[in-house]
Amino acid sequence: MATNDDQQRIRKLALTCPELHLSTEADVLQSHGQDWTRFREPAAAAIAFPDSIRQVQDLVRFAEQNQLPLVPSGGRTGLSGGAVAAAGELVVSFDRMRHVLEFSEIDRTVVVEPGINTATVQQLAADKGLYYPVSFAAEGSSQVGGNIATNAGGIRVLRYGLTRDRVVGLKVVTGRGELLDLNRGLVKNATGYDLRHLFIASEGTLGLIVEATLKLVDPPVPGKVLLLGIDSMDNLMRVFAQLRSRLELSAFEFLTDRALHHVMNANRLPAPLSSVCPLYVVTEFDCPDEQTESRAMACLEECSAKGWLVDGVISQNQRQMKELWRYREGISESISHFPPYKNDLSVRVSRVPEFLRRMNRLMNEICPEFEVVWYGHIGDGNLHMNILKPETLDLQAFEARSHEISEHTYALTRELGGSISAEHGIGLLKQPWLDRTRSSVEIGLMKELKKVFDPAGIFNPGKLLPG
Ligand code: S2G
Ligand code: ZN
Repeated sequence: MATNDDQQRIRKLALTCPELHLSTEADVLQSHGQDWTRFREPAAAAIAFPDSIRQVQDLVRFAEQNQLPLVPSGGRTGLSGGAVAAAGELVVSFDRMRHVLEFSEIDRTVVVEPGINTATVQQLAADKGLYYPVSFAAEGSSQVGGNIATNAGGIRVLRYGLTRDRVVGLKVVTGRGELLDLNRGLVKNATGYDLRHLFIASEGTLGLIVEATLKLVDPPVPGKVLLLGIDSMDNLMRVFAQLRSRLELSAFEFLTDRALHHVMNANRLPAPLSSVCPLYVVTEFDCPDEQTESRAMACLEECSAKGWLVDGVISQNQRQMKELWRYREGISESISHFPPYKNDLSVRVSRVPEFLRRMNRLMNEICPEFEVVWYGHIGDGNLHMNILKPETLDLQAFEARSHEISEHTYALTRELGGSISAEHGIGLLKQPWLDRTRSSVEIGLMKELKKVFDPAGIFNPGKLLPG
């Protein structure tokens, strides 16, 4: 709840920067004070809606002089509480800064404001005969500014990399209200530290992203989707290696039988295969001609003959491609009502089978009472672990129990040289465990960097970095 002091500063801000459209309406405070996480109650003092870089600079200068903590907020689809204002902060929403500023055919770049939807950028690229390959289930709601702040991944990382690989220019407002115009869309620029990469994945703790220049790529060739049923992680990795050596894969996603159960249940989908398997794969590959399709079928027959593959289906048209993707893309939404306690883990791809085998053994030992749903991006070594809250447990008790489990999860992740957050970021929810995946020296240096860019400590306090 905002204190009197917070409210006084908000009133002063409203007088100093009236064009910010400050809102303290209860429904706006509720909607814009949180993201997709449900483990913290939003408690923002107010929501600001700047619509220009200068307004953001004025707001930051005011915040620095008045010690007003700021929480940047984009599409509010975050999964680690990075955009949650739980302690009377001022939320800076970029909903009004959502325009396309420039498209360059020869540079193959588009300059956008941070509040533009990810899907809108995808559509703009398609309209120009190009492709913006950052793609995930929340793309219709997420904003590019937030995607950059968390270095969003999605299902096409296997071929196109992460959001970081799309950003060729970035304008950022620092904690002193200065405007940095970083790299300006240049392909080559060897002039010292590439500061844009510090702000990408900084989760709004070093500066506010107020403009981005994004690199577009060639449109994909016609593709096909396979949905495969497989009986072990070792075999799944063998199929991955085979398909990747013979085909141009653009995605290779996995899900367990429990994930399939929930997505079928929630969407009343028919079983995709006649066989019931412990593991499933949804993978997409370039298939410009019949020879390629024959090569894919031959590869699947070989995998089946070797006992690596139980069953499979290939899309025959665009509609079926979308239908097969639904079994993967619909999982997150299908379990969100529980709600799930999420861990977004990554290990090197070579360690995925051992990691999942040991995690399953660990879960059976320490929390057999919980249902754990797994899915994710095998090609990136990124596994999404979702512990579903049982009805018998209230949210606080469930979170506390999940934290106990996380201690074991992170110990194993660390043992295998992995990361406790592959693409969702650290935010508020994972902040207590940052030292499981980053050394004390690294964390110390990150804190020094925070002092350089945000000397008054106004940007997203309590997020990412421990106090
Ligand atoms: C995914 C989306 C959010 C979730 O589906 O790849 O990153 O449910 C996730 O973990
Ligand atoms: Zn993911």
